[in-house]
Amino acid sequence: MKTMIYLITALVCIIFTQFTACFSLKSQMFHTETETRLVGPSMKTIKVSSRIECAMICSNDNCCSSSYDTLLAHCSLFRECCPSKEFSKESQTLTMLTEISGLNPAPKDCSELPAESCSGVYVIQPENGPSMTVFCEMGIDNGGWTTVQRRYEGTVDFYRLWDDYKTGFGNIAGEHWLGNDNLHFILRQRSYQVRFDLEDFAGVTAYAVYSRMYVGDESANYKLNLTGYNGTAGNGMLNYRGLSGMMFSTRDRDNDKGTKNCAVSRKGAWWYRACGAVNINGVYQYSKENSYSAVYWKPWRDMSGLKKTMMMIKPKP
Ligand SMILES: [Ca+2]
Repeated sequence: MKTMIYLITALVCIIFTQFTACFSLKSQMFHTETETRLVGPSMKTIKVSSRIECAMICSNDNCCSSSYDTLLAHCSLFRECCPSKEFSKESQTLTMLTEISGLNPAPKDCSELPAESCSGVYVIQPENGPSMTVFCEMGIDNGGWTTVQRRYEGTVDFYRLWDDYKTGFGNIAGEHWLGNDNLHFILRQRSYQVRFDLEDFAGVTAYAVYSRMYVGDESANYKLNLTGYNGTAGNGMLNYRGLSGMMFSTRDRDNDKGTKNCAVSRKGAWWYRACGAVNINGVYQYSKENSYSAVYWKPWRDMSGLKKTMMMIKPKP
């Protein structure tokens, strides 16, 4: 994708024979995100005909990121390299990625990115594992977090089969599940902590960190090992008898301790026991009504639907 943008950009340069623009673009890589808009104070907003043109102007100006509104043909230029983003159907953002283009070998997880990197999509390659595209969260809790799960708008269906959870699904730049195989490949490298970030429909946030998390491979049904709670959301994963030691279950693979399949009754997929206090892969609902199949974290907001959830991992300090 990045190569594509570079080629298109180069082509645009040749057509317009803007040597200075081409010259500075040669060393530039851009990260593109569709359906997002940058928020905050922009340096200026001008009318241009494409996001590429918008990025070209950005690379010539004292600018680090740009956002293009396809409906209004507005190009907004930002001095900030990591401005805040929000969902917007008509907008696309292009962020300069000069700092990661030279990373070789690829980072083993997001904690190996340079500290000044922005949150976004990166390619990592765990030791003895395949390379994979992940979302790196660089703004929360000192950054360096590799995202396992992210939900915030309900556009991606999470009531899926074993193979979907095995390989991962959704849009890495948006709502997604990283994939249980990928999760295992990352976690087996060293000792990891896991962090859950939650937000309710009133915009209130809470978090839970577990100091150690491990997930086995597929032959172990991705069995979970978890210890060491700290946070504000309550110990949802280890309350009561807890979910440590549980295997992963999906609606077509019942590995839980209940007589029925929790993945079916909770309409999700998780390390269910019978069934447990956490269901962040449940059905996204646009209200905070209580429901057995809602996206919930019981000790914090009972079984009422949450607006945003995020699950991410980082090596232990
Ligand atoms: Ca069962």
